[in-house]
Amino acid sequence: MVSVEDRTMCEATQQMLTKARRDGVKLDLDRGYEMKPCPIGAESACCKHCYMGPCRLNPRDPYKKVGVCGATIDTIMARNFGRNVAAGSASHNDHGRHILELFRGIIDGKVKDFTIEDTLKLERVAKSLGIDVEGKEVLEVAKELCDELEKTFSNVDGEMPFTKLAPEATRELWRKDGVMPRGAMLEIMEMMSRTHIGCDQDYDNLMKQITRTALADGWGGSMVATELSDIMFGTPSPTLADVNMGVLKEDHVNIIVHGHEPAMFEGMLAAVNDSFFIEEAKAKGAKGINLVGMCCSGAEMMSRHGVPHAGNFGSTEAIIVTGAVDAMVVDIQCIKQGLAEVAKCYDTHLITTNPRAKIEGATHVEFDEIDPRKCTDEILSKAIARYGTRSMPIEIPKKIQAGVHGFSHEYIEYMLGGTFRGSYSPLNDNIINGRIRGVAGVVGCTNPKVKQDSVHVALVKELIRNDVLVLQTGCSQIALAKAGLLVPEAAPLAGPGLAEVCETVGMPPVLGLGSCVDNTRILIAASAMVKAGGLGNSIADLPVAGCAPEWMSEKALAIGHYFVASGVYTVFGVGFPTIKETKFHDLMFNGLEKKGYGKWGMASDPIEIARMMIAHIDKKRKQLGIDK
Ligand code: WCC
Ligand code: FE2
Repeated sequence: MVSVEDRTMCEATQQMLTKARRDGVKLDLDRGYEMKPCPIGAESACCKHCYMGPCRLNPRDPYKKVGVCGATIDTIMARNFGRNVAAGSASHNDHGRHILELFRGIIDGKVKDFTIEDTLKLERVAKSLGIDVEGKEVLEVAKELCDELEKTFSNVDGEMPFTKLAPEATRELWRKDGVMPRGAMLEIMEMMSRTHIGCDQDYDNLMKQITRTALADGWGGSMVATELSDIMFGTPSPTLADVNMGVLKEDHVNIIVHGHEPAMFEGMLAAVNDSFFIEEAKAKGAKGINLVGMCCSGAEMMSRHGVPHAGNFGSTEAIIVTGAVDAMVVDIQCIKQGLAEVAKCYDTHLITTNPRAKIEGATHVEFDEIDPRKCTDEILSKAIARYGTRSMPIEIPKKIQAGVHGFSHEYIEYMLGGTFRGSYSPLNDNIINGRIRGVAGVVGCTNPKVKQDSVHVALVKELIRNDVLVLQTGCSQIALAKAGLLVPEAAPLAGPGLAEVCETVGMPPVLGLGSCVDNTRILIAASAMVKAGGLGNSIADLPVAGCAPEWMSEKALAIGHYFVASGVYTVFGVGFPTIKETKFHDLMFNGLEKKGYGKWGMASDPIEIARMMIAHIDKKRKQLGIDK
């Protein structure tokens, strides 16, 4: 059997994988190693959009054959990719729309347990969309903003509201090419209909709808989720938080919340301090109740409130092996069905809370924003009862790492520009004078096809060593937090220029921005860099690059493509669902850049990825006339 050290570089996860094997419990990390993926599907050379097939083409000789309907390899790959992007964009838009509904519930007075926390941000966002806020009450502004943002989902023509925030040259390109997103529901519907058998069979034309569907994610549902979550729950600013499995406490009732929508987690945070439950827990012999996060809602709670974070996607099954998890509470997205089996083996409550995501074998306790305590109280009772009857031996890895999280785009502006001249100009100045070579977004999942966290960590280290400032979100941010890079003390690992900036400002060389929907903070930061001047007219002019080195989800493909469509060179690791020697691949990896967009890149070795990103940053510096 392959060694645990080859499966993950996270020592806590290694320890739990070893224990799981000893206990005879199979985890995703081993299932992933044993799975032999279909080589035809891996390169997107099969089509199952109708029942004349499924048709399988030969990835080694892609133009030799066509599907029964005559579909070429380019049509097949474009349709497959389009449906991936539609699913990813749908996930984020569904999330964003539910956040909008919660916001409307607060405005209407139906939701009483949540509030508008950041009224300054409410005003700022409303103004950025052209809403006149002068002399208006908070609720009035909120109502107008809510109505405006509803268009993100329901528009059937015009331009999606948040696209206003993009640089004018970038928006002009979208208009000229006919890819400006209208409403997310329309774009996703059109993507699905155009990929039906016998509809759009021109890969270049399909690419336009793919681009529009992806833009409807980044400048649509994801951005609505980020901005409204900040308005309702508070805009993050740097917060010290502990990360890794050592945040579990043997003598406490441990509850993990793992998922994506922050509302339920916020509800849990409010309920967990109720003295009634604390006394209940004590009556069962516990010292207290320990609430921690995982995955993206965990990243949001860590950024906003300093709630400890127990690990990323690759560790969600492994942590149950500790035996110390009294309840794992989940909502939507990236929740492995395998959790149910592992939870059963370790007598942990796996509790689903969202009507859109139930799991066979899990207990369903539905969360309702109008009456959050009904759900949270039941979860607390279940977890406390389980603590009282713990029978398993407990083994908690003693791994814990403090880091600074919560760098919202607003805070980056304030941190670099100071209170009075808050702007991105100082960042641009440091890029122009060469102290900072460029900016990279390193984001995305972990994937059991590769050693968990290893590509993230090696890539980020290489980037900062070369004076590239790294912005992070999602599971990647947690990987680097565990590796100890999200602290100002990591500055010496950076090249001399970046280290100097970090030491002057007192910031880490790696900035954690939050969850996957918070990738939109990177879009807004990039737009602000363009507007601050000196680095060109569009996002495509900036010396920036992005990467998801261990990606696995369709959401990652949607995110990758909205970055490409916004002008960013985006490199994916692990593999990519296209065949190299095809026209569609060439369009994605070369052609889009020639049209003024960013482009895709692919490599699996972290040093190679860093080299590609840095070469692109240097190319952009040269075009801007700021190379040394
Ligand atoms: Ni976003 Fe990837 Fe994590 Fe899920 S939470 S695993 S999509 S990076
Ligand atoms: Fe996520």
